[in-house]
Amino acid sequence: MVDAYIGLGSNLDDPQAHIIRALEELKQLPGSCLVGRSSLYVTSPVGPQSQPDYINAACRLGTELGAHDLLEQLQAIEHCHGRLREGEQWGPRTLDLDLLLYGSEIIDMPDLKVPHSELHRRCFVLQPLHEIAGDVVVPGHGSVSDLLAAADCNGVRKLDHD
Ligand code: A4P
Ligand code: MG
Repeated sequence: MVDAYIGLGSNLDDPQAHIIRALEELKQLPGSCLVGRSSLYVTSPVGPQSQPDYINAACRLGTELGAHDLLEQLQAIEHCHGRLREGEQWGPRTLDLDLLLYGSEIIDMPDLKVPHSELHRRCFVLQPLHEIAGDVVVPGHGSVSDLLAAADCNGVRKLDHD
C-alpha cells in the first residue's frame, strides 16, 4: 500500500457538489481506500481572474494502484464530471483531480510529474493538505507545514459546513 494524496478543485456547475461526489467516487477506486479528507475551502482563482472562485480539498488514499494507473482512474472520474480540456491554461473546470504525492516518490515523466509541479507554492493546495498531512515531506521542497508557513494564503477560506 502506498499513501497517495489527491488535490480536488472545481469552479463550475455547483462546485461543492462536484467535490463531494468525487470524494465518494475516490472511495470506490479499485485496490484503494480513502483514509482521510480535508475540509472544503473557498479559494480565489489562481491564473485568469475572470472565472468563479474555486472549491478545493485534499484527500489521502491508501492504494495498491501504480501511479500511472491511479492517474488514469483520476482522469476517468474527471471525465464523468463533464471535464473538458479545451479552454485556456488554468481556466475554469467542473473537476480537477491532481496527484499531489505518491508515497515519497519523485516521478518526472511527460504525462506525470509527482510531486505536482505547483504544489509547493499554492496555498489552495497546501492549506487542505496541511489538515491531513502537516508532517508529510514534499520531496525536494520540505514539510507541508513549512511550505504553508511561507505561502500567501490571502483568498483561501475554510467552509464552515460541507
Ligand atoms: N499531469 C502531470 N502530472 C500530473 C499530476 N501530478 N496530476 C498531466 C495530474 N495530472 C498530471 O492536466 C494536464 C496534464 O497534466 C494531464 O494530461 C496529465 O497527464 P489537466 O488536468 O488536463 O489540465 P490542467 O489541470 O488545466 O493543467 P495544470 O497545468 O495541471 O493545471 P493545474 O496546475 O491543475 O491548475 N485556482 C484555485 N483557486 N484553485 C484551483 O484548483 N486550479 C487550477 C488548475 C488553476 N487555478 C486554480 C485551481
Ligand atoms: Mg490538473
